[in-house]
Amino acid sequence: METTRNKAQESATLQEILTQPQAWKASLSDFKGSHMLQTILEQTSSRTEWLFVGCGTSFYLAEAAAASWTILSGQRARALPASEILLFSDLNLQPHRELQAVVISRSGSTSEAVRAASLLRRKHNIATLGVTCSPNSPLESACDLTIQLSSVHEKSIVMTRSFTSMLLVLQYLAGCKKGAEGFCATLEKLAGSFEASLLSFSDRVNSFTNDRTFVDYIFLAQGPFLGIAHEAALKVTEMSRSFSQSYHTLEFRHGPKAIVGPETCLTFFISESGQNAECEMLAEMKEIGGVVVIVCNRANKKITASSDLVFEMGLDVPQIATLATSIVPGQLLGCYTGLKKGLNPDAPKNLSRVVLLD
Ligand code: F1P
Repeated sequence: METTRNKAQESATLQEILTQPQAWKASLSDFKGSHMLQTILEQTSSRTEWLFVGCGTSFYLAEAAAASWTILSGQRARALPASEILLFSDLNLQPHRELQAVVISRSGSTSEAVRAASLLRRKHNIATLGVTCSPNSPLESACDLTIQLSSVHEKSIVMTRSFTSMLLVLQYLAGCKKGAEGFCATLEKLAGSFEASLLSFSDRVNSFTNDRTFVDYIFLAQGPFLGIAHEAALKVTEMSRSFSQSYHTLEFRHGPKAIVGPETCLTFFISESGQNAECEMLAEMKEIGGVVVIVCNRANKKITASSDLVFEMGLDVPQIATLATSIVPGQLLGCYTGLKKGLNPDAPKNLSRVVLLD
C-alpha cells in the first residue's frame, strides 16, 4: 500500500507549501523593484484609513494584512469579507474622504471580490488597490491600481504560498509607507532564515499526524494572529475534511471549551503581549485532556511543560514579521492529515479554484 510519505512526495500542494520561501524571495524582489510600488506610495500618500477585502483564504489574509497595517503604519485598518461590502454597505462604508480599499484575490476572478471592487470604486468613489497572483484579471480591470505577483505559480486549489506571499508583499508596502527600511530588509531575509525550519516542521507534522488521530481541531489566537488562526482552521478543513474551528484564545474558556477531549487537537498561536494569559490557557486545556500544539517565535518552560508539540520559529524579527511563517504548521497539518485519511489535498472535495457566481 502506498505510504503517506510516497503520497506526500507526489502532492503538488505539499510541494507548494515546502517551496514557499522561494516564492517569498521572488515576490518581494519583484515588488521592491517595481514601478507599481512607487506609484502606489505616491497615489496613496494622503490615505489615512485602510479597508482590506477578500473571500475565503483571501479574507483571512485581509485580516492579517489589516492587523499588520495598523501596527506597522499606525493608520486605522480593518478587514471585511467581500460579501459585507456587497450586501451591507450602509453598515460598513461610512463616507470617508481618505479611505483606501485593498481587494485581495489570488485568482483575480472571484465574483464577490471583483463585484466589491467595482462597487467601492464606481458607487462609493473609494480608491481601490487590487492584489492578485493572476495576470490580466477582472480584478485588475476593476481597480485603480493592482499589485500582481507573477512569481507565485500556485496550481493547487487551496491557497498556501499565495497567502503568505501576498501577506508579505502587503507588509512590505506598509513598511515602505512608514519609511521603515529596516523592517522591509527583515522581510527580505525571512525566507533564508526560515527555510531549514520549514523542512523540519514538515517532518514533525508528518510524524505527529501518523501517530495520532483527532476528531476535531481548534486554533486559538489573539491580536495580529487571529487571521492566521482562521486560515489554519480553513486549511485543515479544506485539505482533510476535518471539523475545525478558530477562536480568540481567551474566549475559548467562555463555553466552546466544552468540546475538548483526548481527540481534540488544540493549536495555540503564542503572542508577545498575550503570552502569560495564553500560557495559563495551555495548562487548563491539558488539564481537561486536550492535545496541545504550540506555534510561537520563542518557547519557554511553561510552554514546553504544557504542550505535546512545539513549533518554534526562533526568528530575530519583530512579532508582526512572524505572521507568514506562523501559518505554515497549519498548512502542513491540513495536508498531512488529509493524506493520512486517504484524501488528495490537490483535489479537495466540493472545492473549486475559484468561486464564480452567475
Ligand atoms: C478565494 C477562495 C479560496 C478558496 C478556494 C476558492 O480565492 O475562496 O480562499 O481556498 O480556492 O477561492 P481568491 O479570490 O483568492 O482567488
